[in-house]
Formats: sequence, structure tokens, C-alpha cells
Amino acid sequence: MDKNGFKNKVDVIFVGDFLNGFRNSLGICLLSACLKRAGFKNIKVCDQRFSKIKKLIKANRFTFIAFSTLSVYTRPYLRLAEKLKRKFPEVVTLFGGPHPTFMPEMIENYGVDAVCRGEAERALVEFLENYDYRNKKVPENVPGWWIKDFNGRIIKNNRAEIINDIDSLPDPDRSLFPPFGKLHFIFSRGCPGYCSFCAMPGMKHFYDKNFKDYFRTRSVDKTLAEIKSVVASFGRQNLFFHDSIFGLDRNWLKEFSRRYRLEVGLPFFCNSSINIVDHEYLQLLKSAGCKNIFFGLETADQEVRRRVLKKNFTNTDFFSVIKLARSYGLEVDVFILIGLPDGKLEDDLNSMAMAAEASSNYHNISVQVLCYLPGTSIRKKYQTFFPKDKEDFRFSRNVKYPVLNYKSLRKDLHLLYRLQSLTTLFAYLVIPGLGIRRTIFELPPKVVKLLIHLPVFHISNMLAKKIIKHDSFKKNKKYFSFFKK
Ligand code: B12
Ligand code: SF4
Repeated sequence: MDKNGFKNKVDVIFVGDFLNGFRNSLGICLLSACLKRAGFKNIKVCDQRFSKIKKLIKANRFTFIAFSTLSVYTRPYLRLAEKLKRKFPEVVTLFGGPHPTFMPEMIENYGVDAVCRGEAERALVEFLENYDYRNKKVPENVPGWWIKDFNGRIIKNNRAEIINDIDSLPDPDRSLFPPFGKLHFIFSRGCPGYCSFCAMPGMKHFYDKNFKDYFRTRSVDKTLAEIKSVVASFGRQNLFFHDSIFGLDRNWLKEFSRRYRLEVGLPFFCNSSINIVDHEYLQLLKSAGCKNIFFGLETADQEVRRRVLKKNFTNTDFFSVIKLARSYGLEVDVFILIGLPDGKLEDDLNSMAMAAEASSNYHNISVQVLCYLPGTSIRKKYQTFFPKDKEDFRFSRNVKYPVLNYKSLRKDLHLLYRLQSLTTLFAYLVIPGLGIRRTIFELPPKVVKLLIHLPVFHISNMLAKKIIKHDSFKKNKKYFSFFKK
């Protein structure tokens, strides 16, 4: 019910990161679908450029600028929100996503009107439905929100309850983003793991739930209906299932595997975990049509993996799972983290070598400098290292994504960023015949060390970043044949 009679006059502009033009953010798509279902029609999406958002703001309309906030974007989004509020004091800025969930104090910044903690499908609709447009009064009591009223007073509501029946949610509204590359999906929420660098355990804690109460999955019926409708709209492509551990519920996977093969039959990529893999699991994935399976190795040092990262598998477990997956004809992708606290460059090079040995080819390795993300236990453990200003993340941008880290935990941080850049950069740059990325993973450690000291790699990295971010590259990507998707 549109009790305000104002829904048609409300614009919601979701702001996502600059590179997301290439991908759809499922969180934004889902929130948009919920708003549309509730009767809000004017939903837009924009990247983080002031000039572009400015053009979308229309006079005499109630405009909400909704920032979907990963920690790495907090600083630029806060700057942008401040600029927007100074230029257009009447717009209302909303922040949601993983960062505000764990750091709601960001509301104290000028330019932030409200922050939402946790899942927001119900909370956002309730906020907008109860906003008193006529009298410009903020809705003070909506669960999930910290809200600044017009006198600058901050109202802190309790968290909202999670939605148990996620089948009741609409399919994400993918019309917001032009389709590009793979089609992205996520069907379940929650993970049994307690990895110290990941926000997922923090979410269970935030909701005060054990894994069993927190884990939710869409039914196979709903899952297949969503996939079929997206494939019908955007054509046949590769699909990526982003569930933390795909097919964690074995009965679900059995039904999915049988029906997906018959009803969809397209290749897909998915995340998994070394700890849950057995013959039956791999066989179900394979017969469904799985092409690539992603595992987090994180480090070659099994003691550090267990003690610091809280991941419980040995190197022997790892290699036997990889061997098994390969025996089913699955391609294996490996994630590693470099820059672990108190580690050395040699340890990182060892991890790279182990990932190279396990992964199906050199493009299937992701090398990331560890981020001390809010809500993670590794951040808590090292919290004395962090500055008082909670939003003071120091950024270093690589070609793909920005990462954050602190020099005090690894003195060689600048080298690590270069190392990450080297491995990431050459995932994009496929120079025919040269196979540079392959070379990086095969070179003796001494040579890699020498390379990351060379300024030429720093410069080439900076250039690549500029090219990738440039509009003409985005528009004419197909002409840059040496850039991989
Ligand atoms: C899929 C995924 C990706 C994909 C696509 C990301 C995308 N933009 O959609 C890829 C592989 C590209 C990716 C990359 C990265 N990711 Co990622 N990713 C995920 C993953 C597994 C699922 C995200 C998702 O779709 N969830 C489902 C949707 C429905 O949930 P949601 O997005 O959280 O949105 C809900 C709420 O947060 C909230 N909400 C979200 N936005 C807003 C906005 C407003 C206004 C409101 C009110 C509410 C709200 O409401 C939504 C509905 O309930 C999550 C972990 C997880 N399971 O959530 C990590 C996660 C989000 N990623 C994370 C990180 C760190 C990254 C990288 C920075 C990693 C890196 N160093 O490269 C990059 C950044 C990429 C980028 N440019 O955005 C962290 C973020 C932690 C943090 N504090 O910021 C997470 C939580 C995983 C972790 N490590 O703990 N990621
Ligand atoms: S297994 Fe993956 S999603 Fe689960 S806690 Fe560990 S890193 Fe996070």
C-alpha cells in the first residue's frame, strides 16, 4: 500500500563501484527487485562519479542515494556523499552492505543520513515506506537502521531479523546492469567455516545464530526457475554460482544435479571448500555440468593456515582433493592470500608455487594481499595496529580491485602490492606467444623478487590501471584483443 501516495515521486539511485559496470552486484539487484515489488518504480544505478550522479538527480523528486558499501570503497563513498549533500542538501544518503553492518559508526560522518546493518530486503522497503515525505520526517523505529534525524541526533535501532524463507524473495532485478561476461547467481546464505579473514563468521555472530540457524538456501524449484529466466533473457552463457560453498546441503545438490542437467544443461563455475569434498560431491557437480571449481588454499604453510587463518586442512588433504577433482575432469582454481601477519616474502612465493602446482592453468590463480576486514577475527586480533579513525583504510589499488592493509603488520607491503599486481596484471594481459603470467609463476623465487623491485613493473601496472578504467576501454573492450575477460 502506498500510504504516502508518493512512491511515484521517489527516486532511488544505487551507487556501486566503478568496475561494477562489468558485473552485476547481486545485493543491489535484489534490493531493487524488492523495492519494485513494493511499488517503487524509479530505481536507477550509477557508478561513483559525481558528474554522473548529478545528472540523475532531478528537482522536485525525493532522491535517495543508496551506497552498497564494501570496506574498500568506504572512503571514496563518504567523500562522494559529502559532496552530494553539500550540493543537494535535500537528497537522503543511505549506506548498507558489509562495511556499515560492522562499522555503523560511519553515520557520524557528515553526508551520511542513515546506515543499514545486515540483510536489507525488508529493512529498506520499510524505511522508504515509513519515510514521511510530506513532513520530511525520518522513520525513527525501523529495525536494522541507524538514522540521523534533522537535528543531527543519531537513533540506533536493533538489528532486523533475518529472512528465513529466502524463497519468498523475488529474483534479483538484473535489468539494472547490462549483461557482461558470465551470469552471476547466489542461492544460499551462510557458511560453516570460521576463517579468520572472512566476514561470513562475523555475520553469524552479528545475528547471534549458529550455523544451522543461519544457513538458508533457495529451493531447487526456485533456483532453476531463476536460472532459466535469466538465461532466457540474456542468452546462453557461462554461469557463476557465488554461494560460499556450492551444494553444501547434499540432498539439495542431488536434486539440483539431476534436474539442472536436464532443464538447463549449461556449464557453470562455483566455489567450494576442501573440507567437504568427497567422490559423491564431485560426481554430482560433474554430472550437473560444473566446469571450474574454486578452492581457497590461502597459504602453503599448513600451520599458519590452521593457527592464523583458522582453516583446517593439511597440504596432504589439499592435494588429494585437487587430484580427485581433476580425475573428474573439473578445472581447479586456487585463491591464495599474501602478506599474512609476520610472514616473509619467501612464504608468499611458496604459496604461489603451491597454487601453480594445483591449479589447472596459470590463469586460474587469484593472488590477493590480505585485508583486515571489519567483522573478521583477524582484524580483532590485530586491532591495536589500527588507527582510531575507523574509516582510515589506507588504499592501494591494483589493476583488478583495491585492497587495504597496514604497513605495521608487514614491512614489505609495497612489494606485496607489486607482487599482486604482477600476477593480476598478467591475467589481463595475454600477449600471444609470450605467456608472461605463466613465466611469473615458474620463475625462481630470486628472480621474482628482483622483478618486484624493478620500477618498470610499477609503471606498467599504473598504465594498465589507467587503460582498464578509461571509458574508451570499457566501451570498446572487444577491440583490445589482448585483454582477457
Ligand atoms: C559474489 C561476491 C563477489 C563477486 C561479485 C561482487 C559484487 N560486486 O557483487 C566478486 C568475485 C567480483 C567479488 C569481489 C570482491 N569481493 Co566479494 N563477495 C562476494 C560474496 C561471496 C557474495 C556477495 C553477494 O552477492 N551476496 C548476496 C547479496 C544478496 O548480499 P549483499 O551483497 O551482502 O547485500 C545485502 C546486504 O549487504 C545489504 N546491502 C547491500 N548493499 C546495500 C545498500 C543499501 C543502501 C542497503 C540499505 C543495504 C545494502 O542488503 C543486501 C540484501 O540483503 C560475498 C560474501 C557473501 N556471501 O556475502 C563477498 C564479499 C562481499 N566480498 C568481499 C570482498 C572483500 C571483495 C573484494 C574487495 C575482494 C578483493 N580484495 O578483491 C572484491 C571487490 C569487488 C568489487 N569491485 O566489488 C567481502 C566484503 C567485506 C567487506 N567488509 O567489505 C565479502 C563479504 C567476503 C569476505 N571476504 O568476507 N566478490
Ligand atoms: S570457507 Fe569461505 S566463506 Fe566460509 S568462512 Fe571460510 S573463507 Fe569464508
